[in-house]
Amino acid sequence: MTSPVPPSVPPSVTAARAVVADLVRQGVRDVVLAPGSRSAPLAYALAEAADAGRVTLHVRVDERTAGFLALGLSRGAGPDLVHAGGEPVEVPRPVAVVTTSGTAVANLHPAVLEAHHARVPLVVLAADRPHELRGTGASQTTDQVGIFGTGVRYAVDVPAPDGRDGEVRDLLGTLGRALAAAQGLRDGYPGPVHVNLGFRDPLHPPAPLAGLAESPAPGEAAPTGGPGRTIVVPPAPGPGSDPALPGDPARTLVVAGDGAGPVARAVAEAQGWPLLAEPSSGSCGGPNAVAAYRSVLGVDELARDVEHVVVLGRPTLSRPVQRLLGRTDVAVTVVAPGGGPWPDAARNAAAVVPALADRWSSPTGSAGARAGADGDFLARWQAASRAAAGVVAAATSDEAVAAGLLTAPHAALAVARAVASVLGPDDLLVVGSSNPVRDLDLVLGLDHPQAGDLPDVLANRGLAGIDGTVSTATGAAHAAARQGRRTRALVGDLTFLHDAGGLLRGPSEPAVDLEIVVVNDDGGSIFATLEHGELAVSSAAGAATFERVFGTPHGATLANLCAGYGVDHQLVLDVGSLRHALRAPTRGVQVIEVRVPRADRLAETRELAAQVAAAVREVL
Ligand SMILES: Cc1ncc(C[n+]2csc(CCOP(=O)(O)OP(=O)(O)O)c2C)c(N)n1
Ligand SMILES: [Mg+2]
Repeated sequence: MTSPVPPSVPPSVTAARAVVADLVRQGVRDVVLAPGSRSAPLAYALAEAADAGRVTLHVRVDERTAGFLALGLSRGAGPDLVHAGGEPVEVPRPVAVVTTSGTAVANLHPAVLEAHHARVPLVVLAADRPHELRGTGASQTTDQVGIFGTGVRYAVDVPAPDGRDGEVRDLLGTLGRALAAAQGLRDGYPGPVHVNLGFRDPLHPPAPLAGLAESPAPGEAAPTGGPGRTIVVPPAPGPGSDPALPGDPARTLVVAGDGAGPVARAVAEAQGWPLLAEPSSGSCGGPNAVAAYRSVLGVDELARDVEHVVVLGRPTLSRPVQRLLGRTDVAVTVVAPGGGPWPDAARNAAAVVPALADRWSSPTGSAGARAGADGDFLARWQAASRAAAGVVAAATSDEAVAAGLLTAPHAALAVARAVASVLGPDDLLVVGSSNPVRDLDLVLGLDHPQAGDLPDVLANRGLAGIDGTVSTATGAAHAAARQGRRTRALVGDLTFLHDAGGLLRGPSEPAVDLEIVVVNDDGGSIFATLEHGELAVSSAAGAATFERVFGTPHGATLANLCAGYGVDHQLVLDVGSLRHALRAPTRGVQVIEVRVPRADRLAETRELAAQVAAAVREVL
């Protein structure tokens, strides 16, 4: 018997460790980190360095705050003495700030501009997706290269490390130039620098996470064979194009991502195709909608029959959907109206079409006639959906959470369900990124037998930031109120705190009615459900690291915070009270805080997924 090969350290982790060690070597004493997933390699490396006393780490949830904290640390530190051969020279001490990708980076801009004009050496280390995922519609991915414009002394985009010989040396060479520029070593003109660091999965050290089955991050299911070149169909000159869809139309799924619109459901129903619809797709519900589809997709006996997927809108919520879209035995048709890049994070699209002709959403059209060919396919998915809905409904029923939200398993899901259940078709629900939108994805529709009864759901899925959500909801509430519609928001605690400033309204400013349900689990629960969650349950030390750089508990008293802004606050402890509060009329901005546990999120998520899969297998 051969002994098992020890898991190797991923290139992302090796590179991040080298970066942190080099920062320390070059005199950086303080690093400010804002939590995120793409920046995980740097978070792990910083936690290691901080534990060893090599650097002082400051974790802040809000990147705008993190940027200014770094600026202040640099200004307050006074100069460093550099021995450059002869007399020691005084140079300003650089401080680094680390963020994840997307709007997180843009939140640093005010501090970068201040540092630019005040000549403060600020080293921005911004994590980014690897090049192959940029411009593909992958979640939290924008053009970060050059984002700070002329506000930085030096900007560099470092490709994701892949283990090439010499890449760490090259990376440190680049970092050395960045630090020299930040400190103004060559030109006496210190200031901010931007080192953009691509990171490719895996993003965590192998131990103690070695036991975890590797699952690709969204959009990173690498196709092995692939469909060859994607066929991009230009819009037809006349009204409505009518592309022939590849794949077997009978074994087609419709994936409706953010902004897909009602056409996705219309096509699915007209063609007899199962529908996997994200909450903000505008096409949720109906007889073909598959409940808890992200767990249902894990049932191989069902998923393997799929030969064709039609994608409308931009799907970003779940890995199982991205894996489906990356399958080389599945033909993917992306329907992408208008200009701009089409979504294909899995780089597997067979065809990109500007629109589907009307006949695809009309049951009487010729395409419709073909559709019923494999009614068995749809029936299997519908049976699976009923089984899945039964499991999720039971797990989040009033009986299951009778003991109160603070203690119940699946408490956050029960909250999302309670919120969804009281809303009708004239209501608007603004939902925050992270778990609230994913929880809603599992429960939306459970208590609405008719698709037409569902509320409108709005989410900032363009870059899936946790920033600005209170303000987005406030703006949406103003606009919806003009149409006589009522608005509620469902957000996580970190999302709420990130934009607490959005609660501020001067006395002469237009008022609005808005109810904000804050699911307060004292931190970011989503990270527990990603690979990093393994760390939390691996050992006491692992749990401490997880809490510090991913979980980020804050202990903030939301009641006092709301009181400070003159905003109504109510703490509810059970689902009945939550429903009651939601049904009462809203006056001004009102916060309903629901406290839920975070510790068991990984186990609960896995268990529910396993229960759904088991129930689905039983009915196949
Ligand atoms: C501006 C911004 N910064 C960082 C992130 C990375 N991020 C994604 S989810 C998350 C935690 C959110 O926590 P919370 O709002 O409490 O929701 P929970 O995960 O607990 O459901 C963070 C920090 C992001 N998406 N956007
Ligand atoms: Mg939270």
